[in-house]
Amino acid sequence: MPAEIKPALPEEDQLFRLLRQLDLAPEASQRVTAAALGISLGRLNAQLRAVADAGLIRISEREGPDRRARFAYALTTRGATTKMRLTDRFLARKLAEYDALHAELTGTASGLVPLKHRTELMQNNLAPIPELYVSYESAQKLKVEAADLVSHDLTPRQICDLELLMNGGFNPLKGFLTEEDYNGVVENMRLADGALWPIPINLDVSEDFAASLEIGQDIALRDQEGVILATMTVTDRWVPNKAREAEKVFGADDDAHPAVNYLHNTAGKVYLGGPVTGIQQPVHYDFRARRDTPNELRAYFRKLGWRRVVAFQTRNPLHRAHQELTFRAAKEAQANLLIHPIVGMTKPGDVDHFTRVRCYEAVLDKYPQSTTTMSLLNLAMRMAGPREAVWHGLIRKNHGCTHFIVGRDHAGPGKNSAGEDFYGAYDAQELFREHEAEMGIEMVDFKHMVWVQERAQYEPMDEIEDKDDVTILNISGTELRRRLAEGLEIPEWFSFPEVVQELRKTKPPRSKQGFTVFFTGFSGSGKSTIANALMVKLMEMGGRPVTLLDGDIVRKNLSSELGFSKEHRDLNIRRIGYVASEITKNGGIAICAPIAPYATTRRAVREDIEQFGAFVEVHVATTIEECERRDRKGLYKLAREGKIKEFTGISDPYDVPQNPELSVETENVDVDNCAHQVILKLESMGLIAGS
Ligand code: PPS
Repeated sequence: MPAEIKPALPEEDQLFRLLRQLDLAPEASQRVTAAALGISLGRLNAQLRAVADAGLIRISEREGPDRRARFAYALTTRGATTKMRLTDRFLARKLAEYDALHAELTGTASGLVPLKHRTELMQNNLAPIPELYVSYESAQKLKVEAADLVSHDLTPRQICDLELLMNGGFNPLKGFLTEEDYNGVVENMRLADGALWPIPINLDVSEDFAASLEIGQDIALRDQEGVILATMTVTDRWVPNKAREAEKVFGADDDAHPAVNYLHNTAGKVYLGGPVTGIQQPVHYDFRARRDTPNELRAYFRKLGWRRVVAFQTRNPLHRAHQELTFRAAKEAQANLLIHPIVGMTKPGDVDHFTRVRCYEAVLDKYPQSTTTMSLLNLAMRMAGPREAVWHGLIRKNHGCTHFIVGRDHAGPGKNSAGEDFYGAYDAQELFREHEAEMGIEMVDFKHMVWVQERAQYEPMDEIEDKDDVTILNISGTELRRRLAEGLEIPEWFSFPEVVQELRKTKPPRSKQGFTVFFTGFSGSGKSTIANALMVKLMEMGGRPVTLLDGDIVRKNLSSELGFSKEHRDLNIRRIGYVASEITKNGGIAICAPIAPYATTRRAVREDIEQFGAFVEVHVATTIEECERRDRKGLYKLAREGKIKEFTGISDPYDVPQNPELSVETENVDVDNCAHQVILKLESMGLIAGS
């Protein structure tokens, strides 16, 4: 690792010269090598040891009387890549010097780097990358033939994955992973052929669908409207060990991780693998001009002569600090800048991509003209921290970039169920650095930029020497969300007025947003009664429309055909969640009052709703004994007699909410008081303005 060899080789140039010399004359004696480099034998020896320890060269012994000629040196793959990278830097520096001289002498910059001076790394964004699409004519034919094949309807995540498989964004993958590739990726981030690939890309399906297929069969892959995007030959079918996948890929089998939650509760039980034949790209109607395939971006860079391009990955709006850091990254890497935001799937609760893209467009004007461009990436993120950073790097390399910015806690998923971070803040940078040479894309590490009030400028935190004498300001993501939610001021030093305006449009203060109050508890616990009282109180306050989705009412209207099996209860709750999310999205208040006995389903509903507004879970904590004692509808009696099957609390489970926003006791407390407790909670969350 470069860090290890620093003491012996303080200068990059020296390392470059040594590697080049060993590459040019691997058989030469140490004496000759030292002479060529103009250094003493002792110094050369120290350097050789350091470089060998860093895994950049291999030393082998050979026969001969001369002690100094007894060893031969060969660059390892890592050494060769490092040399290439340093050659690039060296050349770029020389060319910049030449440019400056040229400009001084002639008053004009020299422009392009002559072709013969481009090294492989500089050219890695020039050649087209293989895609999985067939020609237009073949696609037309294949589309007709594929209509007769068994179809799989792709999930939103699978559509994102398929798009990047087909357009070369996931090169070298040629389809969904086979079992052997999957095992290699999970265990040690490598495909069966040894290529580096950190994230499993699987076609997960139901057990029934998997069982209906034969190995070797072709299937059609359709988008959600039924359009055939590709065909796949199923070569592999297996039941994965998801707990193992969670541990190895995401670092913990903990449902608090969004991808682990997805793995266990959304993804199908069986994986299918096999090569994909691309017929057409998924259709996007939004921001079409801003979406580019890897080859389109490569062609664009070629056209503009951008040989060094640093990519900035983001799933958040850009503020001034980001602009400053991307600027610095571009300068440091002597590269043009690609702002490459994710518009596929990000972390639940993120600002929607429509708003973000409008924000990015506003910021783009603030960069010097023709240094920077923006393109949208339809990637489904996994929030896998270190592995995700490596994955992001490989994807950006495929998109023609030579450098990639990796920040603190890159693609972090937040806290685990014990309230701790899933990954160390710099784990992502470390893993990236470990594989950087092999990946062929260089990391530019993210500087933590802060505003220095006295100098009225952003500076990297670790470079401020007079920390005690200046005022350092910063606004965290959480603080920004709070200010937006409460309609508070967002200072000009923090963001651009255009960005703040966009964010305010989509995120009005909480007291004007829609939200959902979700009561859960046993039958007869008092959910409906409290929900009704709450509804009336909210209607009395006015301002937003209120809808009550009571358990019984929903079962009469929305879910009249459903019973009380686990599947039916889940379907019932997901329907309630869907309607509540629509109400919340459109600025209304939804009050739901089903039993909702299962924690995973309640969590899924929470995720659906939190994209649009607050989800306030209220556990009506009346004990089963008290509910049975009350037995308002006489159902408990029937349940005890076995006349009603699968009755919650009697013959069917109820997962007590672990972290509800509020838990209300109803024994010896009147309804008005219970409803008032909810009102106070809503006030404290800023959802209704205090009286
Ligand atoms: S669930 O589990 O959330 O889908 O249930 P929900 O839609 O809230 O429906 C619960 C009401 O249906 C009546 N009922 C039963 N409840 C639980 N278990 C069984 N087997 C059952 N069969 C009928 C009961 O009256 C519930 O009404 P509430 O309002 O909760 O008392």
